[in-house]
Amino acid sequence: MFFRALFVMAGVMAGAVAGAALGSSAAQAGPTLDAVKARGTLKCGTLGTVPGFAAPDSAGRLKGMDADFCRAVAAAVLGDANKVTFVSTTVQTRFATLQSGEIDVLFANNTWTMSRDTTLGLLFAPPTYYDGQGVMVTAASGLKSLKEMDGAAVCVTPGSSSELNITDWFRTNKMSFRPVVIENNDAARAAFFAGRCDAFTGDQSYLASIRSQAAKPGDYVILPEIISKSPLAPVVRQGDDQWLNIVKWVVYATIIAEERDLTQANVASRADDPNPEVKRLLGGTPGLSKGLGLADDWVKNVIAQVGNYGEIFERNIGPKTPLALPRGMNKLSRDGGLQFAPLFI
Ligand SMILES: N[C@@H](CCC(=O)N[C@@H](CS)C(=O)NCC(=O)O)C(=O)O
Repeated sequence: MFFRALFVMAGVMAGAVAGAALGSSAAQAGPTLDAVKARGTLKCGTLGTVPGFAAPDSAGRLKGMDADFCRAVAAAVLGDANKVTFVSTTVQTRFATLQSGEIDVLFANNTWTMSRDTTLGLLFAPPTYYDGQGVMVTAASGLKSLKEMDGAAVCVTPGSSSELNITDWFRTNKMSFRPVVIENNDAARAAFFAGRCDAFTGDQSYLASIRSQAAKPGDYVILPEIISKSPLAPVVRQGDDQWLNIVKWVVYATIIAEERDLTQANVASRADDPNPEVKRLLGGTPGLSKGLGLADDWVKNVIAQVGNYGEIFERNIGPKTPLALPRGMNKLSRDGGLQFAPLFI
C-alpha cells in the first residue's frame, strides 16, 4: 500500500516536472506573438464600416469598441496601442482573412457560435459585447412586434448569424418573409432608408449604429423583441494556445481593471496600491505573465493607453455617444451584468 502510494507520488511528481517543462516552453513566444513582434505591428481585422465598433472618424482614425480592443492587444504585446495595422474585412470575408494568416486577430462584430468555434479552424476569445438580435422598423409604420410582420421584406446581412436566426424565427412562428440581402453595407443601409425593406434585422448594436447614421434617427424604432443571443467576440486561429490566451487576457484585464477602479487617468499612480490583485495587475509580481510571453507592465500599458472595459464602452457606444447604448447585459457581474473575468493570480 505504502509502496503503491509512493509510486503514485512519483508519478504525480513526474507529471509536475513535465508540467514545469511545458510551462517553460509556453513561456517562449508562440508563432503569432513572434510574428507580431518581428513585424512591429499587430494586424487586426475589423469591418471598418460600423460606427461605434469600427469606422473611421473625420480625420481617418478608426474608432470604436473593436478598434479599441485591437489597440489594447497592441498595447499588451508591443507596448504601443498605435502599433496596429487595421485590415478591413466584410461579414462574408472576415473568417477567411483570418484563416489565410493575413491578420493576427479578428474583431468584426463576430457572433460566437458552436459551428464557427469548431469547423473553421478558429477559436473565439471572451465576448467584448453581449448583444441580442433585434429588428428595426420606421416609427411611421406604427409596428410594435415582429409578430405583426407576416410577409414583410426584411433587410439582413448575407453570411451573418442574423440571416440564419431570422429565417428560423419566421419558420418557427409559421410566418413568411422576403429576405432582402445586400452584401455591401452602405447599399444595405441605403436600401432600408429608401424604404425597400419593412424591417432591418441584425444585432441590436448594429441597428443602433445604422440608426445613428440616418438623417433623422428618431424616424426609426428598434422593437423590444430579441430573437436571438449574440455574444460578439474576438477570433484567432486554432493551434496557437499562447496567442488565444493573450487575446483572452487582454479582454479580461480590461474587465478586472474596471472592477478595481483602475482607469486611464489613475493607473500611473496605483503601482503601490494596497490591493494585492491591483499590484499583480500592474506588474508587482515579476514574471507572472511569462506564460503569456508578455512583459510585467502589459496591463499598465493597456489601461493607460486604451482604458478599462467601462471606459472603452462609454467612449464608443455608451449613452453619451450617437449609439446611446445602455450598459445592460454588459455591466460587470457585480452590478448584475455578464462581464466577468477569472482571477489575475
Ligand atoms: N454578429 C453577426 C452579424 C454580422 C453583421 O451583420 N454585421 C454587420 C455589422 S454588426 C455588418 O457590418 N454587416 C455588413 C458588412 O460590413 O459587410 C455575425 O457575426 O454574423
